[in-house]
Amino acid sequence: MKQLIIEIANSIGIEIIGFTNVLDYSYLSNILVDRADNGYSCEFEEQNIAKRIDVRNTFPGCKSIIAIGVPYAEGYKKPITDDMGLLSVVSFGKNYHEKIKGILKELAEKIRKHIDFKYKICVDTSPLIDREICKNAGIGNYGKNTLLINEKFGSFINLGYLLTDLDIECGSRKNNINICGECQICIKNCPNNAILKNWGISARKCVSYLTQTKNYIPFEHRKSMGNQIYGCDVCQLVCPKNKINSEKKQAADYSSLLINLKELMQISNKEFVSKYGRLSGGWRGRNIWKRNAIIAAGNLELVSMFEIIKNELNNPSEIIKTYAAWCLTKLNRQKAVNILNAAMKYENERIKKEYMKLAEAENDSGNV
Ligand code: B12
Repeated sequence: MKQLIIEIANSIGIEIIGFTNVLDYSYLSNILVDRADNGYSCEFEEQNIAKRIDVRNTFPGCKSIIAIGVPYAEGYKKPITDDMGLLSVVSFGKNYHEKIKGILKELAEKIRKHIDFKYKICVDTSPLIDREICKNAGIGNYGKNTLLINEKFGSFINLGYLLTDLDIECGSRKNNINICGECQICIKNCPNNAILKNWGISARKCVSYLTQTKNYIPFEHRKSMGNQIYGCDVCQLVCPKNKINSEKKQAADYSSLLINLKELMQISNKEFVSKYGRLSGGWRGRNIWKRNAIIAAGNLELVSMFEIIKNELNNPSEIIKTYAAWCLTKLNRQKAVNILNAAMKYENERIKKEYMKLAEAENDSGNV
């Protein structure tokens, strides 16, 4: 049966496929509990650990899992810019969730022509631990940046799988192997020192997280976000295991990943949805992109955006308002402090406190 499934998969262009019968992931309980206790987890992962550690909580009749990896970012090199925002390459083109779900559905329906079976499609948003399932299926091994790395394609692969009730004999759990050796390039290059020395990540320090969260971003993390509007690619771009990918001929024109910051600041909700809503990074919505654009303008020191950002002090959103205030202090500190001092008397206590913190900051990085 495995051979038949592999042949069907290859016939529809799936290059990375594997199988696993490992349904019980309770062996990860300690890692998940420690991660939460140490403050390394984040709101984008299922908080109920019981739901994460048994595949049958998601699909009760599950007997086997068919996992795939779908390569992206072929030949991609980070564009150099000093006045544009940047989306992570995972957000290039069609939303990868939709793309991979489509591929898995096609695969399942083609298998069904030969064997009747039940299945559930999972891509990213299930409570399950995608990388561990895919590791057990033989798709790849963990790198120190925590990404799953395929031997032939590297880590620029998105993961998805079918939970099925098929009786496929697939072999047992795969142990972790250190494929990185002594290499620490990702750890050293991570813009916000989010990668831990002992296999893991402090998720709420990761720039990808910072660009997505609705939580308050402390001053000291803002600089590391550079000009990122959604996601971050640094730990993958510097990884020697991705050399295979970067040496490939560039498969596409990636210029749509560059974002005009002035335009983003003025975009309406409707325009945002029609222009960016279908990208995988679009799910966070206009306000969070706008907040990131304000941080980017501050980090790039785009003095020409001072007036546009200043207008945002009148934005009804507290989030936008307070980041705009921070940005102004980066663009012209003295002018900004005068404006904030004058604006303070019209604001509520929370915002007033934030403005005062900025006005009193001792140095340009906003540290009090
Ligand atoms: C929450 C989440 C995030 C969080 C936290 C990331 C993280 N590393 O955990 C944030 C927002 C930061 C994030 C960022 C990104 N994410 Co994300 N994310 C997830 C999500 C929803 C859950 C991840 C999770 O459960 N982590 C918690 C634990 C289990 O992971 P862990 O602490 O690293 O522990 C493991 C390893 O450290 C390892 N380990 C432990 N000890 C040891 C010892 C040795 C010797 C070894 C080798 C390994 C090892 O085993 C542990 C258990 O699995 C998954 C989808 C899903 N449902 O699984 C996608 C997922 C992991 N993300 C993905 C992607 C693409 C990204 C980004 C690249 C997006 C971007 N361009 O910005 C970045 C990459 C940042 C990074 N370096 O991780 C892909 C990864 C694909 C791949 N090839 O690995 C996934 C699988 C989504 C998908 N289906 O494609 N993400």
